[in-house]
Amino acid sequence: MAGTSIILGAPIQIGASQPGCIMGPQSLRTAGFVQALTELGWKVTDQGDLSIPPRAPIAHPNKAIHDLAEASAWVELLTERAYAAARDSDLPIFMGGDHLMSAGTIPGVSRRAAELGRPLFVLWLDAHPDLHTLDTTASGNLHGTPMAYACGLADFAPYPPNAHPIDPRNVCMMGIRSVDTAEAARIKETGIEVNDMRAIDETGVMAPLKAFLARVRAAEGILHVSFDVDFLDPSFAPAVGTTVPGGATFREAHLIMETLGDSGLVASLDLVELNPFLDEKGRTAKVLRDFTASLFGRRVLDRMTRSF
Ligand code: HAR
Ligand code: MN
Ligand code: MN
Ligand code: MN
Repeated sequence: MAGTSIILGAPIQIGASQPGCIMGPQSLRTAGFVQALTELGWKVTDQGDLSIPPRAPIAHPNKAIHDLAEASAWVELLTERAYAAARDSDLPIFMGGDHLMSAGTIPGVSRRAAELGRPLFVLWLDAHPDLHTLDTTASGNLHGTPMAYACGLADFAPYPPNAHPIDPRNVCMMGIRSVDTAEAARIKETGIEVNDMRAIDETGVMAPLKAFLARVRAAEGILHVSFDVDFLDPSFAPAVGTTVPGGATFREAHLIMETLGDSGLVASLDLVELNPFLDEKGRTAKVLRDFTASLFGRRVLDRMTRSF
């Protein structure tokens, strides 16, 4: 399955409540991220880390919001660069940085999907749905908003208008276990498929995953995977500022990543919310490296590839 992959670092931490995610891309590189994929036969081009120039502050009626001008600049830059990375490689990886990053990467890859005349699907692996708008976020932490922007659910000015909003019916969320009231209402309105941890406890990860991949395949869709570290149980992935107990186990996440790799449907990947300041001897960075390698084809044993 090997092909080409552009790696783009987005050291964003202004969307989160505490600093540290700025070191995310460097921690992944230190863990041997590029080598792990190269060993699998992939041609990897690490384009390094993006940066934005300093900006004058922008005020918003919601006084809780902070760093809005920087957030807007990141969204604009990432939309363009994610589009180009999807155009120029088979499976680009966007290394965060907090989850605000996806407010740029999803519209960027969505633009590429539109160019190819194919629908974009998003698998969202996260403890949180990140469905706040600028008006409903109580924390003011903009990493809680990217999915609402990606789906075009509200006016996000001063962000650039989202020219390629995704259809919420093409989103599948897994691992959800922390939902605010406004987000719950939005899940109801939009019909976004949410597999919370209770659903996963009841059915396992394979039933909803297989059903979703079958839908992507039937629609000849392009699949983007957005992987938030807090999807995982904090017992083995502690390096995240918003730990929520009761997350995906190592085995559940590993099975998801191998199945995604077998499917051949994934066209882009976000790795977000890694906060190396909170890590234990690089443990979480190594977990992300290995899960990514599983998605990129690393297998314990050769076996017949199954298509889902
Ligand atoms: N919903 C909460 C808020 O808006 C927590 C959001 C936390 N988001 C992330 N990414 N860590 O999923 O403040
Ligand atoms: Mn592509
Ligand atoms: Mn998130
Ligand atoms: Mn989260």
